[in-house]
Parts: sequence; structure tokens; C-alpha cells
Amino acid sequence: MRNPFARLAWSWAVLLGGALSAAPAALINELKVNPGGSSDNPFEFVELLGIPNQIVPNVYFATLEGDGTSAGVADFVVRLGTFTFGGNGLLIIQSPTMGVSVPPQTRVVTDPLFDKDGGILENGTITFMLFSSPTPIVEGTDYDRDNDGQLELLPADAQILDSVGWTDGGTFDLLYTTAILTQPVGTPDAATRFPGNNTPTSAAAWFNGDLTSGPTDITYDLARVSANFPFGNPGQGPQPVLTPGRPNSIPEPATFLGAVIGVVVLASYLRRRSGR
Ligand SMILES: [Ca+2]
Ligand SMILES: [Ca+2]
Ligand SMILES: [Ca+2]
Ligand SMILES: [Ca+2]
Repeated sequence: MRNPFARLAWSWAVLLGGALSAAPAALINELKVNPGGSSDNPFEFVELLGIPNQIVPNVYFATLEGDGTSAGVADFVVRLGTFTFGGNGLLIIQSPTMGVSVPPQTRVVTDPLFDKDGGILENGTITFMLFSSPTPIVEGTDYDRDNDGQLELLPADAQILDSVGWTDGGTFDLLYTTAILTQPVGTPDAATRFPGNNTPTSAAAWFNGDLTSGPTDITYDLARVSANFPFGNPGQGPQPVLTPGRPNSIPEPATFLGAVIGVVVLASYLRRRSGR
């Protein structure tokens, strides 16, 4: 990559967690599951990452129940087969009334189920899935009839593109993914895929935590986050926040920013001194 501008653009794409450059057709990118306040609606959202301006045929987003005999039920299903990902590779599924503005490059898919009292994304044990399946994935279907943690009733032609989940510790709860997110207390309120990490079904690709108290808050409660939380600047300055409809990002540490500003100021001073 000789062109320095191309290299710069590529670096930014990686830094900002831009569109997919490699294999997976679509990934789960960010989840707000338990907004602050007593009722979760209408502030939950699901953000997906795909190939810019591409339709991914036969793709379904689904949440799978993890409790008791209901384990394996597809509680909430969105068929994405007709939706084009945004020019920035992002697609957000949210309430029609969430009221958060997103960049015009992001594809917005609204679903009134997010307005349901209490929201649509369960706060307990849950698995989030992206399937590719020529046979439809049907909301309300129990894909694990014998509750052994295997989805034996999935259509034979279904493929799992990505999955992630967590448990509230219920004795007989089940998860349908190996990408299990944890934190010191409780279940995550929200989770964010590390910018540039496009590994599907990988716990290491995510950081997560509780959110601060307001329903529209996008800030993580830094006392209750995952062990791998990428503290941008411990103790002060910007920290990673939820970015609904925007590329995930991690603030640069202040020391690095300070160094960059210092170099710019020094260069400008030297230019002035030399009269150029
Ligand atoms: Ca079941
Ligand atoms: Ca919820
Ligand atoms: Ca089973
Ligand atoms: Ca985001």
C-alpha cells in the first residue's frame, strides 16, 4: 500500500471499527440490552456490521431464551434479507421512537417490538444469534426441544454467522454460544465489539459492562465492566461509550493525544520562527 492516503484511510477504518474487510458476511457489533431506569423501552438497540451497501440474503437476527424448558425458543427474530447495510457497513435495529440520531450512512431498521413495555431484549440469560438460513427462522419456535443446549431443530441449511451471550447464573440456564461475556457483578447491560476485531463467536472480541443510570445513557459504569474493558484514560478523560449507529471506537489515551498536540504546536512554532 504505497499511497500514504490509502494507508491512512485503512488505518482509520481499522481504528474506528469500520466495515468488514474479510470473511464474515455480517456480525453482531453492539448491544444495549438493559438501559438505565425502570423500563427498558424504547432505548434498547442491536447494531450489526456488514459489507457496505450490500444486502445479505437469508440473514436473521435472533435472541434465544436461556431459561428452563423455554430454553432455545427464538424469542425475537428480525429477518434482514431485504435490508441493505449502510454505506459505513452499519445497520441498527431499534424502536421507531428511540429518538437517537444516527449518521445518514447507517441503515436504520425499526421494529415496534422495542416499544413493548419493558423492552424486547431480555435482561437475564440470553444468546444473540445471526443466522444465515434459506429456510426461515421463526419467532416463537423452540429450536432446542430436549433442552440439552443443542439447537437440533434448526433448519438443516442454517448456518451461524455470529453469536454471543451471557448468563444470570440460573442453575438450569442454557447458552447457545461459546462466546460468553462476563463481568464482576450481574449480567451486562450492554456490550461492544472491539473496533477492528471481526472474529465471529468470540468472547475476546467484546467488552461489556453495566451502564450508568439514565435510560438514554451511553456511558459504561466503570466500576462494573468486563476484565478486558479498554480503559481509554484511567481516572480521567474520555472512556469508551456505546455508539448507537456509529462505528465503535476507543478513545486514544491522553498521553498519546498530548504528544500529538505537542508535536503540532512545536512544528507550528518552529515554522513561525523560521519565517515560513
Ligand atoms: Ca426448549
Ligand atoms: Ca431489556
Ligand atoms: Ca437440544
Ligand atoms: Ca456502535
